[in-house]
Amino acid sequence: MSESLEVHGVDLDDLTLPEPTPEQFRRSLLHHLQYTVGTDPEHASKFDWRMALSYTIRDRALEPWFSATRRTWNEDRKRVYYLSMEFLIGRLLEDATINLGLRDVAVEVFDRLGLDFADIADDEPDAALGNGGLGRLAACYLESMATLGCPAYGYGIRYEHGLFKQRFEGGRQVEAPEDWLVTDNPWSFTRPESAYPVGFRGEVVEQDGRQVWTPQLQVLAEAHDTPVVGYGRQWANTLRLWAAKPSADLFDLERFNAGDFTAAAEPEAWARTLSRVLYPNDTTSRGKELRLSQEYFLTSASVQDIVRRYLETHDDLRRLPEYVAIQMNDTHPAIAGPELIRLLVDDHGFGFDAAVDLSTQVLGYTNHTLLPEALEHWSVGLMRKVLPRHLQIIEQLDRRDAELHGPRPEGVGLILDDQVKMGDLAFVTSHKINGVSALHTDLVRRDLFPALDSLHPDRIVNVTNGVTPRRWIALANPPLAQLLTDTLGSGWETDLERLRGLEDHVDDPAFREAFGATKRQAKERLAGWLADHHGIEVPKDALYDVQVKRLHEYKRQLMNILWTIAHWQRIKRDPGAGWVPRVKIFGGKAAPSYDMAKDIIRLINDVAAVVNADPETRDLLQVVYPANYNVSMAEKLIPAADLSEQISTAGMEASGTGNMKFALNGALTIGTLDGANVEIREHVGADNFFLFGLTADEVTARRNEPDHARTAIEKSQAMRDVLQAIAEGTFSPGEPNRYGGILDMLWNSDWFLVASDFDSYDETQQAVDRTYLDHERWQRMAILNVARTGYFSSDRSVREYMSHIWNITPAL
Ligand code: AZC
Repeated sequence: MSESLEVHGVDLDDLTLPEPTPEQFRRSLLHHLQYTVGTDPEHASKFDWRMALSYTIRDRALEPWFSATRRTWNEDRKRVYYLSMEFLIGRLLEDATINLGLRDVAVEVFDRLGLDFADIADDEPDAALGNGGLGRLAACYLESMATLGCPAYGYGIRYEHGLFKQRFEGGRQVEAPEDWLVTDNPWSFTRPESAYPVGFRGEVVEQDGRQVWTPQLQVLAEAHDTPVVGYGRQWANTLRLWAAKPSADLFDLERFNAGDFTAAAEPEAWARTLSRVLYPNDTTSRGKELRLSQEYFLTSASVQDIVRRYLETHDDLRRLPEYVAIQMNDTHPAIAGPELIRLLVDDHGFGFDAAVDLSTQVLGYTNHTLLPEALEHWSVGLMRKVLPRHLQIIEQLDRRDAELHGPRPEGVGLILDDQVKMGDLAFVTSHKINGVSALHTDLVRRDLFPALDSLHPDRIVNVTNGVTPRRWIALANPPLAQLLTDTLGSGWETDLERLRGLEDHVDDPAFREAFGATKRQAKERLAGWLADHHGIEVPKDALYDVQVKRLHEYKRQLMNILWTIAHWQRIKRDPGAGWVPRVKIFGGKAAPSYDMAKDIIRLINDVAAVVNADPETRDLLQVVYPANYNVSMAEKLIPAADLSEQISTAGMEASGTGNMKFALNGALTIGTLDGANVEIREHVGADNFFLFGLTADEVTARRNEPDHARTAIEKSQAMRDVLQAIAEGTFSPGEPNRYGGILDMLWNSDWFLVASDFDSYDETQQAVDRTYLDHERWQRMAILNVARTGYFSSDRSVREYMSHIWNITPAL
C-alpha cells in the first residue's frame, strides 16, 4: 500500500499487521487482556473484554492511519480541516470493526470464548460531544472523508462532559452530567508535543506601525487524536480534539505561598473550564463569555496547527489555498477568519488586503439553521474585552467592505447595534457558503443573506446533507445489510446508488417476505431492549411510529402527542373499528433552560402513563419515551421504525438527517415540505411518502393572519376534544392547570402552526393506517424507499464538498 520506508534502521512495513486469522485475532485479544488490561480470562469483566477488544481493533486501525498520513506528506496533498464545536460520534468500537472488515472474525472469536460480541460492544459509552444534527453530520462526514480517501482532520474540543444524561422523574426531564472520560478511552492518543498557547483579553498597542497584542491570560491547547478509519481500511484520518490546560504561568505561586490557596488556583480552574462542558443548546446561541472563549480556543489552536503543518514543508504562505481548505461547521468557529488574518498580518508580515484574500480562498462556511436565535452575535464590549485584536480586525474588515462596495443598504455590515454578527463575518471571510438542503439554501439566499448574496452571487451553493451507510445500515441493521448483500452483491456500502437494484425485486413475493423479515427482526431486537433496559413491554406486531430528535417547538413533537390523544379518544369511542395497533415512540432531549420544550416532554410522559394504563386501548395504542436518547439508541430505534415522523413547520428544519436514516431503513415518512424532506419525497416518489401541511410560503402567509390559531382550533372538532381533555386534567389528575402554558400558547400565538396543520396531519395519519392494512402495498412502498434513497449517502455529500468547495482530489 505505502512505499517501503526506513527510519532508524527499521523498515516501517515490517511493523504492519497482516489481516488476522481467527486464531491470530484470538491471540491478540488475549494478549491485550493480559498485558494491556492486566487481567486474565478467568477474572475479566465485560469492561476488561471490551478494552482488550478495543486495543485489538485499534492495532489494526493504525496501519491505514500511518500509511494515509505518510502518503499525504509524501505526495504533498491538500488537506481538509473541518472545524466543529460538536462531533457526535457515538461509539467507535463496532464502527471501526466493521470498517476494518473484522466483524465476522470478532464475532467468531467471541463465540468460541462463550461470549457475545454485541454484548461486549454494547458496553462502550457514547462519545456525546454534540447536541444533535450538526454534530452528528460532522461525524458522518469524517467517516465518509476517510472512506473516500480525502485527507482530512476534524478539529473539535475534548469536552470532559458531553451532552447531559437525561432521566425522567415524575415525567419531567432531569439532567445529570455525562462522564464518558471517567473510564479509559482506548481510542485517543495524547500528543503533548502538539500544544499551542491560546491567548485571551489583554491589550493591543501600536509599535512601529504594527499592532501588538499582549494577552492577559494564556492557556495551552493540548491535542488528543483519534483515528477515523474508512470503510475498506484503505485510508484513515484524524479527529483532533483540544483539551485546555493551564500554562505554567497561570498558577500564582506568590499567592499560594502567601497562603491564599484557592485564589492561587483560580486562573488554572478557569483554563480547565474551557474544555469542561459542551453547551447543551442546539439551536439557540448563548451570549456568554465562556462560550465565545471556547469557540476561540478551538479555532485558534486549530488554525495555529494548520499553519504550523503547512510551514513544515512549504515556505510561501501565499500558496496556502492550494494545500489547505478550512470548513467552518456553522457560525461557532467564525472567528477563524480574523484569527487567520491576524496570524498572517501580525506574525508573518502580510498586508491586510492580501491576508483577507488568502483567508477567504481557504475558508468555507456551512450554515445549519435559519432560526434567528441561533445566529450568533457578540456585543462589541465583550469582544473588546475577550479578543481585542480580533475586534480591530473585524472593524477593519467592515470598513474595507464598505469601501469596496460603496454605500450599503440599511442593516448591512458586520457590526450592527453594537453587536458583531458572526454569520455575516463567516460569509465575508469565506469563498463558499453552503446551505444543507435545496430548500434551506434558497432560504439562506432569500432571507438570511440577501444583501451579501447580491454582492457575491457566486458564493452561496447547496450541498444537501447525507448520512453514512456504514453506521446507519451495516452497523445498525445487520439483517437488512445482509439482505442487501445477498440481493445486490457487496459494494453497496460505498456505492449507495446501487440500492436502485432493489426496484427489480419489488414484485417478487419472496423478496418482499425477506425484506419484511428484516423489519420484524429489528422490532424484536428493539422490543427486547426496551424490556431489558427500560422495563417497557411493547407488542412486536404493531406499527412502530417513531419521532426521535432534539425537543424543539418547531419540530412539533407537540402536534404528534396531541394527535396521539385524538387517536386514543377515537379508539375509546369505537374500540372494535379495526384499528391498526400502534406503538408511538418518542426520544430526545430538551435544552435545560427551554421551559416549553420541557413541558412538552412532561406532557408526552403524562399521556403515556394514562394511555398505557387504559385496559380498553392497551393492545391498540402504546406511548413510549425511553430516556436519554443518543446515537446508540438511534441505532436501535431507526431500523425498527415503520413510520418516520418528520413533521416540522415548513421552512424551519434546515435539512434533517434522521429523515434520511429512517428512509434508508425502510420506514415511510409522514412529513411536511421542509428541509431535505422535499428531496426525499422527490427521490422516493410522491406515492411513497405521506405528505401533509402548509408549505414554507403558506406558513409565512398564515402567520400574518390574525387569530390563525384560534380560527384553526375552532374549525377542528378533534383538536378541541384534545385540548379539552388536557384542560380537564385527564393527563394531570388533580392539577388541571399543569399544561396551562401549552394551552395558552396553542390558542393565542402558535408560532409553529400546530393548530393550522393539525387536521391535515390527522387525515394523513388515517391514510397511514389504511395503507398499513394493505400489507403488500406498504411493503412495496418501504422497499422503494430503500431503493431510492442512495442519494442521501454522506459519500455523495462529501464528494460535492470536495469538488464545489474544497477543490481537492481524493487519494483513492
Ligand atoms: C441542524 C439542523 O437543525 C438540521 O436540520 C440539520 O439537518 C443539521 O443541523 C445538519 O445540517 N442544526 C443544528 O444541529 N444546530 C444548529 C446550531 O444549527
